[in-house]
Amino acid sequence: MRTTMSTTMTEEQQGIFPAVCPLDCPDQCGLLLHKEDGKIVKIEGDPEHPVTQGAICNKVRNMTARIYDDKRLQYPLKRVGPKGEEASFEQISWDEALNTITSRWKELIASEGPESILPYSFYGNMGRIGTEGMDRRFFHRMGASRLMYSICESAGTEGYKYTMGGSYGTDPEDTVNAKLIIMWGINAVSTNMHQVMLAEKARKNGAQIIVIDAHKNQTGRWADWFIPILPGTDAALALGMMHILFNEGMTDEDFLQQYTLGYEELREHVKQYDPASVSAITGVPVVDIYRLARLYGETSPAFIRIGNGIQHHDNGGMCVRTIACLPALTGQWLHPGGGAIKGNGAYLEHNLPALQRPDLRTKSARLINMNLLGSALLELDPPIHALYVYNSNPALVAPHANKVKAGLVREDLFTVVHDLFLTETAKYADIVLPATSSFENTDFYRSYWHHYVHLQLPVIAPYGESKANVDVFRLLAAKMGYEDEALRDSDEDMVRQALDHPGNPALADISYDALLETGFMKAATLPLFPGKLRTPSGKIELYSADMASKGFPALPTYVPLAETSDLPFMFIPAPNHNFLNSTFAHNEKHVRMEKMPKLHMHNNDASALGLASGDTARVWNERGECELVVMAGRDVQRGVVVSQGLWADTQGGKTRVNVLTPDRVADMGGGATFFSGRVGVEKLSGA
Ligand SMILES: Nc1nc2c(c(=O)[nH]1)N[C@H]1C(S)=C(S)[C@@H](COP(=O)(O)OP(=O)(O)OC[C@H]3O[C@@H](n4cnc5c(=O)[nH]c(N)nc54)[C@H](O)[C@@H]3O)O[C@H]1N2
Ligand SMILES: Nc1nc2c(c(=O)[nH]1)N[C@H]1C(S)=C(S)[C@@H](COP(=O)(O)OP(=O)(O)OC[C@H]3O[C@@H](n4cnc5c(=O)[nH]c(N)nc54)[C@H](O)[C@@H]3O)O[C@H]1N2
Ligand code: SF4
Ligand SMILES: [Mo]
Repeated sequence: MRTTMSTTMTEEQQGIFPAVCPLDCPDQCGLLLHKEDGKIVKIEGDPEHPVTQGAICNKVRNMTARIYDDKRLQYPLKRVGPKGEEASFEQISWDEALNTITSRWKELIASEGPESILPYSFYGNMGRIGTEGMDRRFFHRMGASRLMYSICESAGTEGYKYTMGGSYGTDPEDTVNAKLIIMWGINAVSTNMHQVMLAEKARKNGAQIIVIDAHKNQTGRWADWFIPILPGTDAALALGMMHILFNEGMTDEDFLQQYTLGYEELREHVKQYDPASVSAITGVPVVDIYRLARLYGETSPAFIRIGNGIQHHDNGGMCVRTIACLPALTGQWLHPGGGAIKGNGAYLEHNLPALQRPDLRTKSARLINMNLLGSALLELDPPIHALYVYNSNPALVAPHANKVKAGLVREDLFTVVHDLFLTETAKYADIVLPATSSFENTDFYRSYWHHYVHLQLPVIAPYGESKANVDVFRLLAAKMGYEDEALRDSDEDMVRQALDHPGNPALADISYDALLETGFMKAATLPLFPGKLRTPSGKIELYSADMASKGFPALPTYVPLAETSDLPFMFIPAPNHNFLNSTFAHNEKHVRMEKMPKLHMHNNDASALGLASGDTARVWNERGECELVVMAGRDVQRGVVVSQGLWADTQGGKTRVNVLTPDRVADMGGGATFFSGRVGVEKLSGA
């Protein structure tokens, strides 16, 4: 029997307890944790969750293997010996760890100033008080350098915002009504499985599913129609569709007139994107461009799921900005289930200032783009002298990994890593702190895809001596002598403060107390149309004066990728099915489920290099080299190679793909350009 949530769940030795998946995945599933003898023995989906409906992915079904992994950290550690792969560590007490950290920080603040300290974090656990609560308060109070959180979706989010005013899209629950679904640059079977389940329902009611991707992976294979496209050219395809929609009278003129700005300018502008020119850019045949545009123009509701794949490119922001214009042309926003989702985070926006307390910062500080961590550690002046990493594993996930490594290995850099495992980054730390898992913490969660807010209360006791992020920052604050009330707030206080947000009426009914009753709640649905968007004009901005003022073309435009190398292959190192970024890369069970790091390439490219499936290839460029097992076939076009997963160096091999990725920043949001790099490939050894 499922038990309702309570603050005493940790004391119960058995039962079935409600929970939420903490991982950085749009689905944010409701979970049920089965407990026996005080331990979680089974994780399953919560059938009562309206969106995720009891289905969860295999990686989280197997999450107990991670929570109780022998390698999980239990005690604070200090490094003895060199930084890096050869490092060894000794157990120390929390008191010694905290004293070492704070005495070093106090010295640095006195001699170099607080900006010499850099916090580095991301969303290894999506709980908001742990990722953007007490930590932010603490580093604001300290006056530390600020981190730009740009590694994931920032280019696309900024691009989408120019068109739509913020991360507002279709309610995914409505997408069962769609008659045409376009998965655009998203490997949804792996990365958004419940959007796939909803699309399956729509398909039973006659919907057609199109996937546009540079790689025919399992999502492409599931499609009714897979459209392969050359990487970085999607904006041109969208503009070619607009060209045909205007030319063939398939636009919704009433919608354009009432709800958009600049449609006459756009009509003129897209004349240059004729199907023949677009075909030459994208590699999509002219007949397919016509077929796609006509299907889109004739079908309602038509829904586009805009993935993160297209925005991890030099031109990613503009690409998303452009695709986001499509639904307006045929008025899809008025048809339930039509429209688009890039992200839906804005509907659930909580009270950021109340949670993060930027007012605790008394002096402004430099902002450091997390995609440039290597440069920040090696080149900034005045230098960074201390790094505090939590909720992230930059040695594996950040671009240009060899540069990051050169920064991390600096003898004069004082590094602290707080994590559940001795990650690649932790091996460079002076002090390593053990972190609790989300099921040991109190926090609230809000999806960036569906419209639900969840509360998590601790279900199991902390593992060993591990501590939650929030607790560590409270302790650090006390040792630093920071006496502010805000640095002593309880978990519950912080959840309450964050959810009390008069600025977002959609959260009006959602509070800590209400969530305690129900576990999860849907934000109120406030229709976008009719209404006023948060763009400068209040309308969908097909023409954006704001963009023009920032030096971008005001109208959606195809901007080719930067020409930075003449190596023969575009390299797309995407996520895999059984890891979540680098999470699970340290857990044997998940590594076994994923088997090995592969390199997908076209048959003809492989044979020209004397490579066959199963051979090991050396993949290289000016930044580094990697060894991957070749999978030759027809899943990618010639001139493109694709790998999946952020592997640690498995089986002693060189399998960290980020040694190859560029640390150029995208056109918008300081975004990452993981997929815009080029590589050479050569045979290393036979199968
Ligand atoms: N199983 C699993 N799920 C995850 C994650 C994970 O690591 N594993 N990570 C989570 C996170 S943090 C995120 S941000 C999301 C990311 O998940 P998605 O939004 O699916 O984005 P990616 O997987 O990065 O890329 C999606 C697809 O874009 C394709 N692609 C690359 N370049 C281009 C291009 O120029 N044009 C087109 N049309 N396609 C292109 C790739 O081949 C890939 O299939 O997934 C989340 N969910
Ligand atoms: N080549 C390539 N690189 C990529 C991507 C790609 O597609 N290709 N995707 C990029 C994207 S979209 C993203 S979002 C980033 C993700 O980058 P990260 O957010 O760094 O993702 P994870 O690898 O999941 O790392 C999270 C770390 O947080 C730890 N952790 C989990 N819970 C807690 C906690 O409660 N407290 C503390 N202190 N630690 C915790 C985990 O153990 C793990 O080591 O990677 C990026 N890197
Ligand atoms: S990783 Fe995604 S699909 Fe898997 S359980 Fe978590 S939220 Fe659900
Ligand atoms: Mo991400």
